[in-house]
Amino acid sequence: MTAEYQVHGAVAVITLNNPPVNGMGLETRTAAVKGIQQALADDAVKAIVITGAGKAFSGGADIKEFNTPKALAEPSLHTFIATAESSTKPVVAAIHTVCMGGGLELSLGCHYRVAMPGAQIALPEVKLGLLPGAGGTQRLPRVLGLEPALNMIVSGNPVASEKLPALFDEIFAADADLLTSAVAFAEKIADVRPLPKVRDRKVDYPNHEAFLQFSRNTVKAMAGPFPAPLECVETVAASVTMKFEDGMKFERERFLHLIQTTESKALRHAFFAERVASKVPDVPADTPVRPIKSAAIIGAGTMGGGIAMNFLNAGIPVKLLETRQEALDKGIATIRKNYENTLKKGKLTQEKLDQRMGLLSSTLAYEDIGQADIVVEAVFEEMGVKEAVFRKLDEVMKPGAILATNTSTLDVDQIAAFTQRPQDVIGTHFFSPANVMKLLEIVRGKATGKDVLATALALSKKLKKTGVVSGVCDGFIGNRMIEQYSRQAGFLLEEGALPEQVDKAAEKFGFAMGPFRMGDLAGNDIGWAIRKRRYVEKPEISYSKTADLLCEMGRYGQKTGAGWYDYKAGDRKAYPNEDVNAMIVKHSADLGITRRKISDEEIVERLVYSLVNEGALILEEGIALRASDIDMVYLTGYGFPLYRGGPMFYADTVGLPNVLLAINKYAKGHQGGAWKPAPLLSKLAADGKGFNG
Ligand code: T1G
Repeated sequence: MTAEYQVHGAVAVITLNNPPVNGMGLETRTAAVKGIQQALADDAVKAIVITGAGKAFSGGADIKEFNTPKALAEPSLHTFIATAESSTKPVVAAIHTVCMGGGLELSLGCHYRVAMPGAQIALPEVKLGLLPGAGGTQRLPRVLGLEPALNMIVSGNPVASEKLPALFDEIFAADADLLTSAVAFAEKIADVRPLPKVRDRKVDYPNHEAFLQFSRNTVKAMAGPFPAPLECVETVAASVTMKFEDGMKFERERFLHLIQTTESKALRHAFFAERVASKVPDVPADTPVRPIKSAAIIGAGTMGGGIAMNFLNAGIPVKLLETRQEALDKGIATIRKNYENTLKKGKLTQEKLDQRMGLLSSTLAYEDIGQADIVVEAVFEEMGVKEAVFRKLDEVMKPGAILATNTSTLDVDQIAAFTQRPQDVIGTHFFSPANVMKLLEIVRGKATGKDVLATALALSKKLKKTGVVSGVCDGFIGNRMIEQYSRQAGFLLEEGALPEQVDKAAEKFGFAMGPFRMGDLAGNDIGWAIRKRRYVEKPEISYSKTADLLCEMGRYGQKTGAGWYDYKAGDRKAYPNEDVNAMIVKHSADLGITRRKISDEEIVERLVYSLVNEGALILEEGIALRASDIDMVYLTGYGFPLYRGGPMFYADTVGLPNVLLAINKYAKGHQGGAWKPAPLLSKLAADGKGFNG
């Protein structure tokens, strides 16, 4: 949590040391400023080098400090940078691996910058709903020029150091030793005066107003609900239109505005939520994982094929098993077609396509897959079928192979019990389309081994998925919550809304797709099958019959060309259908309900708070480890708007007492039995707390 100080000959070296990425927290800033002051006071020191220990120069300001007093406590990041820039002895930033955000801004305040090739250079603040708030918007344009700087700041994407020669006074050879080379460089320039300061440069861009106006229009179009991208444009513009100090003031003012926005808090919440999701309290981070060098997939249907692609994309060979040759052929052809579509879009090279397809083999015989390190079954969602598969897998798979089920609702403990090795069984619930959706629900059975869970978490990273651990319950985290959301959607139809109004309200809130368009996409018959099971297993749970009536009309959704809406070939647009709306209105009459006008606000509250309330129960029962895991499930698997941070985060921003008030109101309405407040929600509301602490 500090910075180390050493003197090499006539050069003082200050090494930032705040693992894991040298986030510049208060302790680190304090130690580094002390180091500069120590170097200035030492006559034997002619120059100063600042570098970073471990795997980064610096990943930027310490995001964990934001919205706490430490973030602005002196020496602030501004003070640290000003101390370097105003130093009477040259300060050299020696950069390697990662130099981002405040780390890059620190280097821009130094008189010189030297780097190893391959270092990731970025001002990624926009991805956190912020802008570079320590001079980056004013200094980077002065070094790179207006356009390249604006592109880096608005995109937030990293650029390799060797691609930014204008930023560095020297880029060393890949086999050079950074410290030795940086000290030698510092000795070389130790007596050069005046000290070069980025702030003294001018941004030269003829007709900059036209370029900036074009940038404003472009960014406004793509930023959606996020305010930060446009603020980035306006503050970078100040590097041309204002004097340096005025530009810095303007940047500060806009930064302090953004850091208070809900959008930024939501993005920062999601940043940490994604990372903390892979932490399981009773599974130490150093738990040994089993090597996954090959995979077998049972079932070459939509899910099986998509799952197979994830492994192929990660360079893991896959053996695809089916019961019939034509199913196998169809599955393989679909995988190839998917890759060819990606190739046509220019997002895949022919070489990569061939390499991936080269890793794919297939078989009709279970005996052929016994040596795979992991097998994922993606067969029909029926316990009898799962039982047959797992009994067979138990026979043929080598000891230590991981047996994973892609079930979306069935009991993983029951499936594990079909084998003699329940400790090797785990749920890996992929979301359709499995090769696209980032979410992977990792379902931990009672008997699942800790190393198996650790392996699945590591594998999710390798497959570029967001792995979220769930306990065993009906629907795990995502589907269990979406069930309550769907119930409310159905009840709203009975009370007076129509599909189009509900979907529009949900999409205005920010959902990628409202419940009825989502049903038409996923297939209304899937929900129908689940409800039929529920009517038997849990008769006490009521549902609107409208979705069943719709299926009885044969309207399963896009796959039948008609569902809640009509669809035209080649047109993704959903067209309201009179017969469906008539069925809904008639159904209200059959129930003796006088339809009423329902506000969009009520629609959104009932859809979102039904998720929140069920999420609170899931938390209470320990099915989810933390509220932010539930948020990750909804942000990466269910199209919940990122700028609202996920259902639990959103409830915190609304205030849990307000959520509880609304729930108690709906509990008095039609089908009010669905609104039993979760005890955890009531308790947190009473204690004035939130789900996310
Ligand atoms: N502050 C605090 N913690 C950070 C951090 C940061 N800036 N960056 C990463 N971490 C933690 C992360 O939570 C995780 O913690 C661990 O480090 C490893 O991260 C004023 C306002 C640097 C490319 O936005 O992009 O400067 O889980 O798993 O894959 O203008 O982390 O181990 O407990 O991602 O090797 C701007 C964000 C800050 C960079 C490394 N900087 N970080 O990737 O490891 S705002 C950023 C990243 C700022 C100034 C503004 C990546 C990385 P844990 P990781 P990685």
